[in-house]
Amino acid sequence: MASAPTREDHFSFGLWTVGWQARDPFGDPTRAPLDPVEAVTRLADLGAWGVTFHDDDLIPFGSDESERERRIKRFRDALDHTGVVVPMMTTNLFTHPIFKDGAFTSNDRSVRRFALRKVMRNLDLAAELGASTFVFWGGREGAETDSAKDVRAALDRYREGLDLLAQYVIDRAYPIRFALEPKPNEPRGDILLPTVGSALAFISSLEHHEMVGVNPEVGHEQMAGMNFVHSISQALWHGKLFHIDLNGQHGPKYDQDLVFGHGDLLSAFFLVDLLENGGPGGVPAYDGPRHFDYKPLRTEDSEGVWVSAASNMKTYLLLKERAAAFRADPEVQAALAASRVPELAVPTLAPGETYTELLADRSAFEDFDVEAAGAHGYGFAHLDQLAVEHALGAR
Ligand code: GLT
Ligand code: MN
Ligand code: MN
Repeated sequence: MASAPTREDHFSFGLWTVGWQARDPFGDPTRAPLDPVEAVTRLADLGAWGVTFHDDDLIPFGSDESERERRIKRFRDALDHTGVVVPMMTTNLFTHPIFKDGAFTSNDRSVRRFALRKVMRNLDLAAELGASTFVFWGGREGAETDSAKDVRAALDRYREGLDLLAQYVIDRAYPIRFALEPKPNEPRGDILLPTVGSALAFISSLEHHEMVGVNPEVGHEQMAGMNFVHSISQALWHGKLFHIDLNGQHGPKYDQDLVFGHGDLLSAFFLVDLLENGGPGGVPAYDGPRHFDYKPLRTEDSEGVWVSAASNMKTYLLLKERAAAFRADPEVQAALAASRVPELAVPTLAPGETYTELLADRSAFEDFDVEAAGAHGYGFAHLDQLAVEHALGAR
């Protein structure tokens, strides 16, 4: 049985997650609004370490300056009182009708200018609250029709916006990095930067690319049919995993935002194994927040919200325990060796060897026993069964 979550686990939640009133395209809210102060208090009681939010989660769009200050102060008091931190902040650039054709990439230039101002104001607040990551989820940056959006011009404007905001952070000396969150569709028919791979390619074109990484979400990548463990591995490989949104999803359909592990459980097991044991020598491969971006089911009442919040952390810790047992099992280690998993870390050429020596090596080609190499099995089925048995707690 996994232990209860503590602050050292670095679990964080968005205010919009536990605070979701369960309004969907077909139905009215099923829950009352949640006071951000109560959210902070309840999350702290459950063992969470951090809370994240969009400007509009805390300060309703259009609030005047004094109302804004009042709400920030109440929130700060709750943080001080509980010790909960704000590791990440973001901007709502998708709810208000002005963003219906996007924010940084709206065809309407005045909307783009407004969006940049909205973010700059939030960057000041993020710095004030000590947030070190600023997320950009471009849910409205996209289109439904190919005639209405010049995608290359939209990418120019996306880059222009992020370059400007990065410059702002640098000039103000804020210790903040940006994390772009990919999603293939919903709410737009097609969203720009639909997958981790597209976001990574785009980031390399930015002026201050070194301060921009990704915030991949389990469900978003799986909506696009991608293998989340592969996407995270590649983000890590590029040194770009700045933040992560953990949740659950059952394959390519609408964005389910289920509790972590309540979708593809085996993928969740391998994800936790990668994050916790995937570094050199088995140390964690990622040291950032374990951030849950889920929606409590619409069927749940307010108490059910807290049950589901706790479930995210409990499932993560159980999988962490199971992954540790998997790594420690001598049978697993033998199976990994039999499957030649460690051999992939050995460079294909020997130290100092070039293609000249490779060409001269008859054992590599002319005398190579292709029949034998094609005939031997890799034992992957046995290895994977061991993983399944560990995930199930059967070992
Ligand atoms: C929105 C979206 C999430 C993003 C949030 C950050 S907002 O709820 O569905 O995936 O992470 O803007
Ligand atoms: Mn998300
Ligand atoms: Mn989602």
